[in-house]
Amino acid sequence: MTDTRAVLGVGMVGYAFMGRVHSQAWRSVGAFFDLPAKPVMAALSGRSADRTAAAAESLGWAAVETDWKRLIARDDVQIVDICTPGDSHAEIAIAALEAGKHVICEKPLANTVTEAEAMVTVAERAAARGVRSMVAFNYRRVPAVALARRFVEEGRLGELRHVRAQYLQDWIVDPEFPLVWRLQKDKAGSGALGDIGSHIVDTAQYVTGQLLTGVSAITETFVKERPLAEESAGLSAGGGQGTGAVTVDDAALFIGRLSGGGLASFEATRFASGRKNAMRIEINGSLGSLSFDFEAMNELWFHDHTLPAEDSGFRRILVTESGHPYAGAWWPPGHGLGYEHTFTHEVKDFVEAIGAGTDPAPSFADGLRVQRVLAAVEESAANDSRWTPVS
Ligand code: SOE
Repeated sequence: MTDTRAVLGVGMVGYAFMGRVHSQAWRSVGAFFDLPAKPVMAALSGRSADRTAAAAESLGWAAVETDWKRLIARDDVQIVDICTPGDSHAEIAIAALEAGKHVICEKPLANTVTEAEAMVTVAERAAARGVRSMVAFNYRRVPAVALARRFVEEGRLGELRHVRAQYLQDWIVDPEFPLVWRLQKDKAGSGALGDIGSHIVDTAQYVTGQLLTGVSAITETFVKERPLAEESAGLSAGGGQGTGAVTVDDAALFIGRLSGGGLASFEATRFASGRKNAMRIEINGSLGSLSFDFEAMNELWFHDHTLPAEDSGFRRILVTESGHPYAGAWWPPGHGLGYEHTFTHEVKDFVEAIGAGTDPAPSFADGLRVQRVLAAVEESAANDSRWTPVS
């Protein structure tokens, strides 16, 4: 049967971890979801011709560019997928939107509020011309997290009193781990705060439907010098290994107040030895509580506080039923999904929004809201943890 749907050519910039998982999403989305248009993996852009060609071959991209400006100019590219470090998000997204290309951009939206504001201005102008944009906070597309949002919207938690969010990793506990770009402020904007703290800020604001209005924070860099990473070792004097300064936070802890009056606490660290990707959130309300841990991502724990104490307590919901968000597209109940499925859900929603002529969420404006919280956290931490309003 001929496929008469419009084709949406995708051009992706970057092919490291995010590029690989976004490639998996573009490869799989058409096989599991009925889409209004047919996404095609048209071109991959990277700086090294050889390595980008090899990545395109293994990841399934039809063509290669070594300059993202040429990728954006291609007639067979209608969507630009930005999977680069944060220091290039604004430049690439603004150019792509102004060229009339839909844009999905990895998180955090940018490295500064100023950049994020510029991206929002251009995105809103582009939306008026039917050009769509989205920031890739993928954890919103974990079925259990989307179900948590549904429970809050249905009022099953009542008045929200507490949000307790953590994002715990341990990949740089070893002081010999090299100075990769995520540990350099000029590339990443910040450390654990922007890379994984941005996820729990967005998840908290998404699930509660509320915004953080002010924060008090503390940050720390535990290991201040690290061996230069391979790609930069050659640049050091004499080409030797050498070391470089870590210019970002290793851990950020902050408390905040929600626009609905509730209290929130956040912990983002790369030094939680033994925790690999523990993105966790617990919400306590007057009628009930929810608890989620990404390391058990198919489970949502719910406590119904309206039940008699003898009958109540947290019960586990296995979020794999066809009536659960996204789950029905995949396997029978109990078979479970993984990290990569959240990206497939993300691009599915993005393509559906493009087809429907609506603005996908999270929008660049949602990304800016997160950026403002990150900036307030950094300002508070730099000023004796003083209370700092989120502008
Ligand atoms: C950090 O190591 C990281 O790759 C983040 O950048 C991703 O956003 C997160 O999903 C997994 O951990």
